[in-house]
Amino acid sequence: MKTQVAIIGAGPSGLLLGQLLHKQGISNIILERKSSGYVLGRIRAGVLEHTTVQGLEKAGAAERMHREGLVHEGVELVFDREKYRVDFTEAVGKSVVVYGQTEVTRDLMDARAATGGLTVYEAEDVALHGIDTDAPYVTYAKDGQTHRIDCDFIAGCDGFHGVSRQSIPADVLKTYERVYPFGWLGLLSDTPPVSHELIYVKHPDGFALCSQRSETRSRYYLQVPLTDKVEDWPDERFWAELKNRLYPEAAGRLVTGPSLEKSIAPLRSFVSEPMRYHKLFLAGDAAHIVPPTGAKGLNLAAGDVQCLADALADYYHNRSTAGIDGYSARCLKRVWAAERFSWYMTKLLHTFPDSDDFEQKMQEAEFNQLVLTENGAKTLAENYVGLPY
Ligand code: FAS
Ligand code: PHB
Repeated sequence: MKTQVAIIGAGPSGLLLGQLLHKQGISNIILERKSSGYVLGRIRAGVLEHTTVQGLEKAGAAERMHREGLVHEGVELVFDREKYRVDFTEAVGKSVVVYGQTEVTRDLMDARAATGGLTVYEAEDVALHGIDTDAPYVTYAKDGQTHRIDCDFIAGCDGFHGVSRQSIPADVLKTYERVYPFGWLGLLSDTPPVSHELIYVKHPDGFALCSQRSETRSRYYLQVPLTDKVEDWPDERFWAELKNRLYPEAAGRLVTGPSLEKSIAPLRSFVSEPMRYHKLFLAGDAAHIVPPTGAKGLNLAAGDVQCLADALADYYHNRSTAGIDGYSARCLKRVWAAERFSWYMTKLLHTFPDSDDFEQKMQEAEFNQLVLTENGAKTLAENYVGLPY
């Protein structure tokens, strides 16, 4: 087989890139190691920045999101029971859309199916070849046979544990990492959300987040030690601890119910540079990871692939290499800004097991700086609704 761009991974990065390239008349094939059902079964992000909304519009996959997504014009922060609302619209004139990553993925899958774009699911042993030559190609195994796809470029959209980043020589890559000493226990339930907006809570017993997927489906998170397992957290324990960390009015409003999904995600900050090596481009979690406290992971991925699609269109339509040559530097500028914001929100709102009295006072002072100064709230709002890519 031959295509212009071989895309590894059919998560949001790969699917959005496939659609944007299709819209530009650039042929592409996506290779995904899992089944489509498995990909849809992963419960992840929930907040879309305006640049992500624009990306879905360009991809022709925004219709249901506009119909069912919830526009949020602010968010509530609670710091040791002191409440404060950050008004995005008042501060920066923008908002966010609450719409689950699962639904984004489903809409992108449907849009790709409508274009007849080829996605090979359950493609095993994907390997990248000749990425530093003018004739790169990808091989994979399926139905007991090895297949080859010759291409001009390869887009590594295969997430943190994918094969693409590992295909770049170790002496070329520079990586940066911070692993946090706790995880997020997430619960999905068909219960009405506790509030019409998200609530981020810093409590002496740990962080909590009240989010949602619709007016009848809620998503909640609790900071838990890395040693905890999902089986340590029966639903009753989860609800009791969430009530403990919420302020009384919210705890009183909380509607509990059976969990549809429960999982623990580790938190890390990670960046690998550069995001391009000859004919291979990395996008999304394949290149960077943020702690979900800033709701940036999915949105960074959407920014990367919009930048990559523009660069490849410039190459194919104008024979210019300016876009692809500038891809890595352009993405990393926004990636590091989002890494900073996500690290800042994580340090501000979590209880660190080894923090001393002084560090706790610094957290308190940081929160007061944020909520008691006009610039503080504006800076949070600017970062939360999304920086331009
Ligand atoms: P993804 O990891 O989503 O997709 C990569 C795809 O590549 C997968 O389908 C994988 O199966 C496939 N793949 C991997 N190796 C392959 C190979 N060798 N061959 C072929 N295919 C291969 N972000 C937020 O903003 N908010 C959140 O609350 C949030 N929660 C998260 C919870 C968890 C447990 C995780 C892991 C991430 C979370 N994220 C969150 C971040 C998440 O939303 C990512 O940013 C987003 O999925 C990035 O999309 P992709 O770059 O497409 O990577
Ligand atoms: C979610 O709804 O899953 C979500 C929302 C905001 C975050 C993280 C996760 O910061």
